[in-house]
Amino acid sequence: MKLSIASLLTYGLAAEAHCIFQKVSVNGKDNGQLTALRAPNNNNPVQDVNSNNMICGAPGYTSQTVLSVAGGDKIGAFWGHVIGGAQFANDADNPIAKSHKGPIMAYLAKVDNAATASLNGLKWFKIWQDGFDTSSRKWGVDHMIANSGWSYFNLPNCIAPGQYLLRVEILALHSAKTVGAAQFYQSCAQINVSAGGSFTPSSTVSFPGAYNANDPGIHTNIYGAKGQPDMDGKPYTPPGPAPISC
Ligand SMILES: *[C@@H]1O[C@H](CO)[C@@H](O)[C@H](O)[C@H]1NC(C)=O
Ligand SMILES: [Cu+2]
Repeated sequence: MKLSIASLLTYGLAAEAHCIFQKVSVNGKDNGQLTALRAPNNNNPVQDVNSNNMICGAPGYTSQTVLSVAGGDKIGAFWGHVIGGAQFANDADNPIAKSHKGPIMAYLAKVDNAATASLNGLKWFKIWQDGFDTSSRKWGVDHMIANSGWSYFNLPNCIAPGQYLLRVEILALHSAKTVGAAQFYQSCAQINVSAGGSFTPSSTVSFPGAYNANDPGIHTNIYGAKGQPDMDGKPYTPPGPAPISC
């Protein structure tokens, strides 16, 4: 088969500087590639906030595994340029291109069976976010790059036992001064909280639905007067609800 220009361009897309959430660690134990994950099979961002791909990324991989966790556990979400991490040796765009500044957020939704649950109609609540630190002028993405692709957060102690989908999202804001040009990267982990508290959220959000293309955390110019992605030192609030506290 002869490769057309169009197919070359299609293959070329894989070289773009995007990323995929593709591994989970629990208290420092790495569970391996795509274990317990629903993840897209390419690294293209979602840009339409009304797309079903906002839930857990474009349909791709679905693991049969559900990870056992407990309230208070330290969770790691691992990001890579492509599945496996680097696309080639010395890949400067692994785990993600440095231009892709923005927050990283984690949400949970209660389900009956994390391995088989439909993604439609889930009620999500936010448990963690790493947005923008005005003093260091670093973004969640900067911290993830500094941690070699890992984002770390603790499951709240109060979470009620049972099965959940854990949605972890990067919102890359490098082009976000144009409406519809922000880039969303998310996958979902399938978890079973064996011990925790009795928290049930008093308010939840839907995906799609939680975000609007015009939200100030999504349609924003992150570049300051010197052209740096530093908000000119002004605060930035990620979209969606505030993380729960308990
Ligand atoms: C979830 O954890 C509970 C409590 O440890 C256990 O009884 C149950 O079998 C687990 N379910 C799955 C799917 O792992
Ligand atoms: Cu990108």
